[in-house]
Amino acid sequence: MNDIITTTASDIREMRVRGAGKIARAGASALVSFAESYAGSDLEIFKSDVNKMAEVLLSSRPTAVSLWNGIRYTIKEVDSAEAFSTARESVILNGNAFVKSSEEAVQKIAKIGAKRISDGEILMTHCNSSAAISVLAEAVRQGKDIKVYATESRPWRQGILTVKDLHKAGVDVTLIIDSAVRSVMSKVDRVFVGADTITSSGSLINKIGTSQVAMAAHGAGVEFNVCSETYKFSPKTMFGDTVTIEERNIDEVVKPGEIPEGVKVFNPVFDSTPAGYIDNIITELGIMSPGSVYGVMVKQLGESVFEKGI
Ligand code: RI2
Repeated sequence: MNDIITTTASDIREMRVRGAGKIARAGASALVSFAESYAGSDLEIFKSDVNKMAEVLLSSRPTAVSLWNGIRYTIKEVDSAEAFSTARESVILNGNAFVKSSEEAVQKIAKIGAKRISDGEILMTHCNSSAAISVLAEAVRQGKDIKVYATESRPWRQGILTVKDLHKAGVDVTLIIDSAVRSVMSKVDRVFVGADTITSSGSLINKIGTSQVAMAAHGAGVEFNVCSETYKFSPKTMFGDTVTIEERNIDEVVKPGEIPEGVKVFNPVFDSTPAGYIDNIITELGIMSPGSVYGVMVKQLGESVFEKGI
């Protein structure tokens, strides 16, 4: 097994590399390194090896479709290649192109999303999304005076990363525990969260607790914005696939011996927010409603997807 691939898969599985965008870029970059350092020259063996490496990377975390889309984009020309050099070159070119366009997408989302924010507004974010943080940081960069409430996001406490990121960007940020969301929502003007996956019907799969934040926002009449690159749209959901919600080890929630033996712990990592709770999806292509997601997917995939499938 290849070292770069196994190390990347383990980094993603153990959350040393995390965040839907970052894991997609890490997967694509690992395949680029694999192709660059590939010692053989047989086309058929290369095709089989690349597909195996892609499977190893995909098995690392199941929920964020960004990883699947990034890998699929990177290896899209391998199976049809007629020469080894063409196949290898395509992995390097497509993988690097994916990483570049994914980074550019976040910058575009920052510019578009920041326009939604007015001077003096109070905002909320959940977990640690580079796309959502880029929007908040850009608003401050434009000279807007904003305040942000950031949730702790148990059990991994990614909110600690968020408050550090926002503080560094010059944002006036307050950390709150997850159960304070509804109580604080009455002060908030808008919510910005990231995305792990968006389904063809416009539902959002994101960090556990996102749906509670959305319900609290809905109840308080607060705008709920999802910051998502379009490679977080899941084409597989168009054809009936459901999104697997990752469950992680119970020792992320309780210490050994802390609760009586026999008591169960349920530790789902993500939840689903129905489209009806989402006001805007802010993408690199512009702001859209959840109802527009299906059309964007069809446009990006081309009509032939209905004959060939995914
Ligand atoms: P960006 C994270 O998942 C969070 O759910 C976050 O909202 C989402 O990825 C998107 O992050 P995890 O890896 O791509 O912490 O916007 O489980 O950085």
